[in-house]
Amino acid sequence: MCDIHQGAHSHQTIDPAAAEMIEKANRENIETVWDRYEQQKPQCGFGDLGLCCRNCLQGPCRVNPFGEPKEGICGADADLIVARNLLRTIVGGAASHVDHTFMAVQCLKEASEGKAPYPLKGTAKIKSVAAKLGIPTQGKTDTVIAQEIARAALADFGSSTDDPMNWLKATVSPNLMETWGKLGILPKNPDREIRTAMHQTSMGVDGSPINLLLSSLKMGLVDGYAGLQMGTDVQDIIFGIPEPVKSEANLGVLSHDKVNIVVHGHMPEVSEKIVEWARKLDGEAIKAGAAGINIAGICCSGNEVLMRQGVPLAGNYLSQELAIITGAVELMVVDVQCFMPSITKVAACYHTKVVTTTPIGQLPEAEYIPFTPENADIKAQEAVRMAIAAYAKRDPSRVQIPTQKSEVWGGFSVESIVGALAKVDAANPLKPLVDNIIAGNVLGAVGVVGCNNVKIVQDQQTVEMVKDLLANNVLVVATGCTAHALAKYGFLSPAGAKKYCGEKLLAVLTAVGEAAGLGGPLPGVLHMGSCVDNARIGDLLGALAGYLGVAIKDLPVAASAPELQHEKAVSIGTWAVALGVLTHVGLVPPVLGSPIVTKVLTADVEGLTGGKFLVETDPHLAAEGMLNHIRAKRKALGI
Ligand code: NFS
Ligand code: SF4
Repeated sequence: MCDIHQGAHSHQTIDPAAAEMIEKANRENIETVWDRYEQQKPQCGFGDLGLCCRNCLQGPCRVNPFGEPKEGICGADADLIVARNLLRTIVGGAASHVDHTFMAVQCLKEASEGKAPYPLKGTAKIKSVAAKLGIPTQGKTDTVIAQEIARAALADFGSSTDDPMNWLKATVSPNLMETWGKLGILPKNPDREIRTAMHQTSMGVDGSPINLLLSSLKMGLVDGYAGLQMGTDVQDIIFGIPEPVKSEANLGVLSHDKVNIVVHGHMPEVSEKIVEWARKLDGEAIKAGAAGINIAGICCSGNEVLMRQGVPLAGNYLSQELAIITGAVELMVVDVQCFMPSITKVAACYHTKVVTTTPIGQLPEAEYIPFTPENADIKAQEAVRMAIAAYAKRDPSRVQIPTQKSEVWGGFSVESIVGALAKVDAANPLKPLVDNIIAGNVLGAVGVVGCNNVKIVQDQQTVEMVKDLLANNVLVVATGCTAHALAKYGFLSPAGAKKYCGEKLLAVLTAVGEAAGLGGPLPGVLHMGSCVDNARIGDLLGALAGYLGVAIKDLPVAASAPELQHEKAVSIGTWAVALGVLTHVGLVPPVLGSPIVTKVLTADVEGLTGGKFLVETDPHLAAEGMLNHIRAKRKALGI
């Protein structure tokens, strides 16, 4: 592996730290994601259009958009094949989030029963979640209420009725229940919906592209409420509701003289424990000759521990190999999702240890330390001690840590945003924000979310698009790897607000920031967390719509995944469209092979939910499209 090398390629990233590490990889003959992308070219045109089917063993079948054959062996045409493939993609995304959430719920159950070493830190969230679920709290301890919340969550997974999921019913407004009810897309037991969708898309079942698209919307809701919402609620109960916290972002956060541990993946049950024990075992690292232990995060694990622990961000999805290529990482701990199978191969070129922690997330060359909620303390110590032992094997002659790092503020939960606004108007916290939206000082808001994708110059679309939005006084909230991207260029800091925001938006951010005691503006881009935390954006939209007495689809807002990569980004985007939000994607998803699917997703669905997809690969045109949408929504509201 260390000697396969395809040479340097330009146009990979706008991040100088990443570029420096790509150069180092080339010098050291280490293959990266960009090299493997080159080897895959040209990628299959049928697949790109969504026109290949492997759903039965008579295939693979491919249909030709420009001629023959027009059907697969069973008679499935382009529209059907594309619609089936899309639903399976969304099932993949929803299943990832729902499984993540299920593990968090198990952790809550065991923690609340005193069987797992996680003190429940989100006491306010226990109250608010119990209230929305209708769980009586009077005379009960937090622990008892938390047990009941865990049972309520598990009841959604155990339900065998045709009633919609309780967690969804407890979260959304009556108008959404009505819209989704009429469309017949209210999800029942999420596991059952996932099973049914796999069945529906198998050979010889559903032949209706429209019916499959409705199931896609339903699967978006499965993700939205059994993945994102339940996950965020439960994680806040266990680990605490995030509060604004200052840290740093980019590869420059790695340390020359400390043991570097990188947490990567998604599950705070794992990353929080690694952080806790890294802090507790700092003395052992010092005894081993290091200056202590430094923790940094990649992908959504990074977002989770930034928000609650102030741990710095090392980099987003495309930077995961590059962190190891610094030669300074002793240990990378992964759990589930978004870690490339290549990381153990890159690690083998250095002294870096990779630890896997879950039964479903194994890498053959890694050390497997099976984490469970009960044994988390013991396993976290084992992993941290492995990092300390590896420090002695670091080869200083191969260490090169880029100097780049930027100030970042994380932890803008809805609760903390409302808390900051309450400093302006304690009785009516949403009023200052809404008044400024009505006055046009805040033109609207856009949630910029999602991944990096090797097909797109790393961070470029995100940064260019967000510059245009902020300059036009649009408030931006960010999650996932997009939040990392924006963090690296200073967008998530007060200085970034001054640099990038239009005058009117800056004035609002300054007023709120100063009232909240930050001594300056809030960042122009508010970091709302990991991808599961997109539920926070849904909560904020719900609160704003409720305050104004309108539906979410009427708000001057949009969503964007400029550099989407994972199936999860597609399922989150579908949830946003179901909510009634215009949702931009910066890369053409594999649906163009079907005229029907393309038209429904980018036009007709608006008549059903109020939302639709906007496909635009140019960041400036994407910003313009969202700005036009925001202006039209303002006009319709008469503001
Ligand atoms: Ni979201 Fe998080 Fe990143 Fe994309 Fe992957 S880490 S769940 S999927 S790549 S943003
Ligand atoms: Fe071909 Fe139909 Fe089988 Fe798909 S389900 S592989 S189109 S025969």
